[in-house]
Amino acid sequence: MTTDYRLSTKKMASALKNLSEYDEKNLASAEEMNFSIVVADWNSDITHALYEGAYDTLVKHGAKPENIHTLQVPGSFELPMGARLSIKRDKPDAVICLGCVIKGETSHNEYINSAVSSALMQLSLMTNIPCIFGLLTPNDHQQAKDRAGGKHGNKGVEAAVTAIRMVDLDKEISKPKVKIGY
Ligand code: DLZ
Repeated sequence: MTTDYRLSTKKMASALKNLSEYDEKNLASAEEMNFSIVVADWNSDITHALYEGAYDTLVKHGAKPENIHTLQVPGSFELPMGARLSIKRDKPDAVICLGCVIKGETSHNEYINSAVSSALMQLSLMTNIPCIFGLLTPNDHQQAKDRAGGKHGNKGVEAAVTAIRMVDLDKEISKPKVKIGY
């Protein structure tokens, strides 16, 4: 099936609404896809809710439970290394990385967030395996709850949808072009 995402008019994110709305009918089937979910244990009330959102979304779109591999890491700073280990072990088509770094009194959050985002980008480009940035970077615990199954949806759902779309995109552009005529 060729999925034409250009026709989708719904945006995945917008300031005042549920951030996790997406066009379910237009999303490719994940039946033949293989995923890893790497989840940080810091702020586990939040990250485990993100995990559930991601896992349930993959299954809802056809992923087989045996093709969803889970790896827990201590904190968000360990997400890139967890993703790398999981790529080596599980050979996924995409890795969903989930964490939550709540802003504190010092600037530790900035160091973790920027290290994780650039490491995940590098890992994606080096390996050709999309490593999805499912890291919440809230100012406080309430903002985190709002995005982990609260009024702004669940970032884990968004991360899973992004993973499915990226794997599908790779499949689509890797298909041999059909030649018409000579
Ligand atoms: C140390 C630390 C702090 C203060 N806060 C968080 C946080 O809000 N979210 C999170 O995921 N991890 C936190 N960590 C732990 C670091 O991510 C990391 O596990 C440690 O610095 C060890 O490398």
